Amino acid sequence: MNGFDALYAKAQERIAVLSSLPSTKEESVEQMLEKRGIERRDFMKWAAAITAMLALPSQFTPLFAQAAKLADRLPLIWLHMAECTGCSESLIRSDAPTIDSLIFDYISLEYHETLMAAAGWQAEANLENAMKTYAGRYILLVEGGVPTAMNGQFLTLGAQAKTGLSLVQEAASNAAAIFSIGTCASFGGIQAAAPNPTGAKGVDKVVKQPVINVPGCPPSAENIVGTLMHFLLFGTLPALDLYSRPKWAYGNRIHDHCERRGHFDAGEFVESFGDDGAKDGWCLYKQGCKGPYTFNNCSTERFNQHTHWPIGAGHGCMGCSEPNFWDTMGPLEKPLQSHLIMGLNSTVDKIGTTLLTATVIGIGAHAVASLFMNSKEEKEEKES
Ligand code: FSX
Ligand code: SF4
Ligand code: F3S
Repeated sequence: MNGFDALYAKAQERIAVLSSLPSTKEESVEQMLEKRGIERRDFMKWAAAITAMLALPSQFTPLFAQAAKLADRLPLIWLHMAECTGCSESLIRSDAPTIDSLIFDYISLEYHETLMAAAGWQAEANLENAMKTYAGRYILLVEGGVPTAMNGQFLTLGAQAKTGLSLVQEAASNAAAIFSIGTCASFGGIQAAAPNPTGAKGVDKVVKQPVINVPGCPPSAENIVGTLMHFLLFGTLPALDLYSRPKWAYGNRIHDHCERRGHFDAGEFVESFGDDGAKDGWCLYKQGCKGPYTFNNCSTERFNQHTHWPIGAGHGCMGCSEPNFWDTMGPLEKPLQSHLIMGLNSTVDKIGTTLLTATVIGIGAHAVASLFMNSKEEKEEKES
């Protein structure tokens, strides 16, 4: 059996298992989408887009459609730690509900502090009930960094004043899979920035179980839903990079597929926000864009129903899906003065003169040279 056949068989088996579980919804996905004016054709297009995004052959499209129809068999518990709730907002905010957000609704969401109707003791009872009823079967999604200083006392929840730290550890112990949603849950995020008074950490630093990181401040709805869909269909973890990020989403640099890359290669840089280069969509490297050091798929998937993203809006990438970006990628609107590239701690000026380093970060020689000219005029003079 080749790799394709084995994966296909695994997905079919998984669908059979999910189908044998009782439904938790009164209506089917088709009925739910139809009520909201979404046609079957759009649903199939969505399944095709998920398949392509996960870098799988198109034969998997009908399987993803089937899996989405069984999404209510996947119990999900979403915990909030120290964060801004932007990750939830990224998923649910849009002028009209997207198929992504509708499928997320359709999943058996057992506990989510910002979305559920229950409050107070009833909410706590729901959580305890879900952890007991679905032990070993639920997916745990955590949003936010976990404060660990003073034994976790910087974050306490509910009438029992449990610490966030103990709650995450308790919920992780019986989860089928754990996803850290956002940079805070993945790496600590802004509350872990120096001097990190609360001792905030990523979830994988406080639990023993394996964790998939879906970073970004916030991550796109596509990266959240794609990670869930992958688990729904295969029941296993996707291929991960060194920081436990799914490779299908975080395998390439922002810089590799950036729409301004042609200007970078041509040495055409925005010299100050609002100048002619900015109006013409030139490269934002000199305005502090960290796209060359950042692994994420924003340049191809974008946000807000694939319409826009930070660089498209005219600001450089801040490196928000990288560990400790608040400490390592600043100042946000200036190029890095020093960056560790393959063990070489190079200053920007050295990058301009070191072919090796330039090759490592993929900067063309003429683009590098142009980085060190002070103005467009100077550049034109040199070219002439
Ligand atoms: Fe962190 Fe999520 Fe940034 Fe906010 O809550 S990743 S601060 S966008 O939203 O955790
Ligand atoms: Fe795009 Fe930034 Fe790379 Fe320029 S430096 S091409 S703006 S990612
Ligand atoms: Fe973040 Fe950069 Fe994407 S700032 S949202 S990784 S473009």
